[in-house]
Amino acid sequence: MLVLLTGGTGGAKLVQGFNLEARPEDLVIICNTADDFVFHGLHISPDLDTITYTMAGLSDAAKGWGIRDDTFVVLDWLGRLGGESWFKLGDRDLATHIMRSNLLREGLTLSQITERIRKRLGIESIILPMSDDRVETRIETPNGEISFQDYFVRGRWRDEVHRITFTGVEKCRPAPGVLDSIREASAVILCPSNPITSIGPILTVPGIRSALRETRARIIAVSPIIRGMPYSGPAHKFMAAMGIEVSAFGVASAYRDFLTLILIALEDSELMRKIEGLGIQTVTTSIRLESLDDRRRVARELLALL
Ligand code: FO1
Repeated sequence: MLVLLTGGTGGAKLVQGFNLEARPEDLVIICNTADDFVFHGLHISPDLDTITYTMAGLSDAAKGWGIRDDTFVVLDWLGRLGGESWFKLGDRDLATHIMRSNLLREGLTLSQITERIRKRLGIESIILPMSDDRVETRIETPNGEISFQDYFVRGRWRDEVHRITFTGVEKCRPAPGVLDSIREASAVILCPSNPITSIGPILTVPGIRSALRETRARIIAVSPIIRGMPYSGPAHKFMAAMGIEVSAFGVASAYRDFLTLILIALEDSELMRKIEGLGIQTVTTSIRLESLDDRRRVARELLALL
């Protein structure tokens, strides 16, 4: 069994490669849920949905989120009526949020709902939220503390980042199946997601980090940083705010207590010795995941390393 830890659109690119290269019944995908928020009264789980749509072959490759060829009629009308429309919920995507919100009100857990949706969409791999309990990433900026989506989507990650906190994380429990799948995995892959706001919350859920330290699985990360910059998104701002070097070495250091191996960019080969000094094996390859071919190739390379 192969466990993938992911969040955001960077991680979803590698998940797409594994979806096409690995046996679906071998994959368990654990998703960040600290980006979840409420919009127009609906519970939105962007990272779970990005993975669900990716695994179902429905994802929008250009945007990296949402459903391919979706329309935005409802959102446009909400805007016309004076409602908020900065978070682009497509018409088809809205069905997911309406369904999820209703089932949560009926008392189902996020993992039960995720399971129901993935089965309806014909996905054979398991998709698990990191927790069924509410955890919320909060970003402290010079203008005050805001939610992750306010910072990322509404503010287009322009603000300076002073501090990042995960409200509710101390009291949350890992969702059913999360710890067991890490313990029983033959390998765990940390996708090239933002190490602070995508993988970070997953690692902060009580029990997950120690399960990673204790598992016999090989644990491999793919660096989201190439030559000191993330290949998408604001990971550099978050890493700097946390005092972590913005490099593949910084990523490896953040995972050093459990990581077996890290895949870094060919352009970063001069970091190999420094990373290996942490006791982490290092392999260089082309890790830009722009095309579907790249995503499949990197997944194949990882499967070969295992
Ligand atoms: N990201 C954006 O940059 N702009 C959006 O309007 C937006 C809408 C959206 C709707 C549904 C969904 O599942 C994801 C959406 N995302 C959007 C992506 C998402 O906010 C981020 O990729 C993650 O939260 C980052 O981890």
